[in-house]
Amino acid sequence: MTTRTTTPRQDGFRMPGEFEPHAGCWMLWPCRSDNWRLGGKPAQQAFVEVAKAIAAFEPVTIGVSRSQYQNARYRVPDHIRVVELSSNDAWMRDVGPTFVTNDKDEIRGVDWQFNAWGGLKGGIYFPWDQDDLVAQKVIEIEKTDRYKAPFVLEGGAIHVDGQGTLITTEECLLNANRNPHLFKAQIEQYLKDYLNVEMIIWLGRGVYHDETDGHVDNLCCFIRPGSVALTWTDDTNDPQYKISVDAYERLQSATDARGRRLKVHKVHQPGPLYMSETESQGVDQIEGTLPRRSGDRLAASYVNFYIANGGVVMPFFDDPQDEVARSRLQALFPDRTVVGVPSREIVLGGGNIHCITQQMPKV
Ligand code: KQY
Repeated sequence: MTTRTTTPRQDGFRMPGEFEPHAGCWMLWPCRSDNWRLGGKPAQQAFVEVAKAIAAFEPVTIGVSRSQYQNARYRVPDHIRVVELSSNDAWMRDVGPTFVTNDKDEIRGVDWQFNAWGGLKGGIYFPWDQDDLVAQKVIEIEKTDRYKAPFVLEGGAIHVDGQGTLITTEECLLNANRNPHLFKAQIEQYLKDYLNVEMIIWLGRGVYHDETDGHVDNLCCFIRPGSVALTWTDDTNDPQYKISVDAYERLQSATDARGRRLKVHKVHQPGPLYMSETESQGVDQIEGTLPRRSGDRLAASYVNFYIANGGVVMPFFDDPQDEVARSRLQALFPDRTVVGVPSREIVLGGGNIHCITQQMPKV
């Protein structure tokens, strides 16, 4: 594996949109008992269901820490590849590489700095040393060259249209717990250099009570160039309401890198949903790890879906809005099959299907 000293932009590489063809999908295996209840067993089952749903559309690989290898290999169907790969938790979107491609059918991986969503200033757990090595290991296994980005970024903090436009949130990328030494203009320049984008659309805050400091992948995403889905509520008393209205207004007034106005599609949120006493009691309480408290509002959103080759795998919450949201997404993705997978066990850990997956583009 060669680590390049140039940037993807200098070398003519760009991050494709998630809706472009994939070679496959990478995931990790959940097992830490201070994040997942009951030693991670219900979450493991949910991750297996997500992997099976995605594997119906494209190859899936799951990275598993040494002590869980046999358990994972037993629980995961044979057609899904399982490889030993240490991590501190299971959020491949955030700790994995962001792949970039060029027009000569070449692919390389960008390895961001990772600090567990805020390091010692509000991060979710300590240490995160194994998470920080995941991107490099995936790049090595996939036999691509690597760019080592000189700043903190999680994959869930960005979405791109593959045509020069990126959306993100101020709450996350301008947070002092990510890159306190960088001004907004410097962060924009790094995004342009490492993802080869021209236009950055800044939204304000992410989903209410999202522990990532407002990752955009739980709030809003590209369906295709020129078209985005935004999590929504009509309940003016819900704290999410103002956040979604603000995002809607910013998106409506934005133009993308090609000068288009965006079409904004609202997708009504589930719930609101909260962590139960039983669920909270199932999680080990460890000093230094974000506590999981009974009554905590869950950052549940249908926008946290994964776009696969010919399919979309979306979260279901056993909520009356599930089928409404699925029909809505099916109408927005007429050429793909939209599949719902029960994901309450994943949102209890602080994220959802998009957060636990990372696509590798096809070249
Ligand atoms: O939003 C994401 N991409 C990840 C969520 C991580 C939650 C950590 N507990």
